Amino acid sequence: MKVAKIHARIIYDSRGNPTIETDVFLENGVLGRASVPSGASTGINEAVSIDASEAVLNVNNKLDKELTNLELDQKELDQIMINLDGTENKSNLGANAILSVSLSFAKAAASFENIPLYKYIGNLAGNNKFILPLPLINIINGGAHADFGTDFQEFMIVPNGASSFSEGILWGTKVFQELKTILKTNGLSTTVGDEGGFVVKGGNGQALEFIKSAIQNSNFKLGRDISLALDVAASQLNKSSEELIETLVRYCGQYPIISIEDGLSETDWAGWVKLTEKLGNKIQLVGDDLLVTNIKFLKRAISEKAGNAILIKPNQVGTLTETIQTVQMAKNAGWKTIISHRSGETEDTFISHLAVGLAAEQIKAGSLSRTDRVAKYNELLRIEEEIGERAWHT
Ligand code: 2PG
Ligand code: MG
Repeated sequence: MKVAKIHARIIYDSRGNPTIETDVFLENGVLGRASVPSGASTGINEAVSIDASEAVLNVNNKLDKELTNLELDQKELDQIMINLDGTENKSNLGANAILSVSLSFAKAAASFENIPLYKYIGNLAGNNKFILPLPLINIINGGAHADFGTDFQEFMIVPNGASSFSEGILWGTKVFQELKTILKTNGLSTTVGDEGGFVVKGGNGQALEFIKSAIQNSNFKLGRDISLALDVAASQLNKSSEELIETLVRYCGQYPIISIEDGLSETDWAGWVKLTEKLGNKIQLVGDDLLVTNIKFLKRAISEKAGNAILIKPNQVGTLTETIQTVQMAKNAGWKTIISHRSGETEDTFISHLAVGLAAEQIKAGSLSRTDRVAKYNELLRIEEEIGERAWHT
């Protein structure tokens, strides 16, 4: 495939911040268009997103010149950009600039080959078993994603007893709406945070109790139909390792929690090993800030047994090729993978295709309100229609 033209522009994300959107045109006029999200609770080792206007200039003045009129596949394109950037963290051209080109090229290439994007991604990864992911639906937002509320960042429901993706989403909407009723009845605000979940005054235990009631009032069996998941985002908290481990072990005894993300801080490797010894045989322990979608940190975590699952955010590493490599390393080690949005999102549904194409088995795309969040689930409903309800994570 030959790239004929690359053009980037500023668009605005779900928080009203500027971000980059890029158009890649192939020789025959085929267009691929992608945009890049941004985080609020970013890990210290993430690839660096630069100012959006600078990123746009880098694409329009540098990458366009370097990449047009070359016969390229995805791997070659990504490698050229990595080399041109020349830094370990993509701070020169900007991870946002590089990723926007990488993802729009993928979309253009899929159109060129006349196949769905998830299939194109599957081909890159050598995967032809497409699976709809189990959604981790974030219905209470706190931490860096809200102005008040819980200090834990995300309280998620997981419809693991549903028989299909579409049924799981339907169940999720029922619990989300019931939760709203409960909050109202208790005289509490039903305002939502950055990821479309409610922001709840009170402690983390109170939030878990509200969700438990919402599940039970909607006539679902807690733990059998719908389980719970947390993103503590502990790098943002001022709590000791011991205190966090004690709290998490206690919550796991009280509630059917099946997954805990960033239960400890990104610098607390020793704590992660301890937490994994304590909970790792029954609970999914997900590294987000700790691993930043990067094989360098994942390799260490696998060998030290720090966690047993990884969150996958393409903009933490900066190219599609590297994102796929990270997923492959995780899978080879028997680790679970969860494809994830960022708290500042756009209407782009790339991650829905990424989850199916890589058979990642889980996705985290926020709540069941706000179009920037629901768009990802809606795209998965369309994919479900194509590949069938039975291609479900179980
Ligand atoms: C996280 C993400 C997404 P942010 O911590 O997992 O929910 O948040 O994009 O702000 O890093
Ligand atoms: Mg996180």
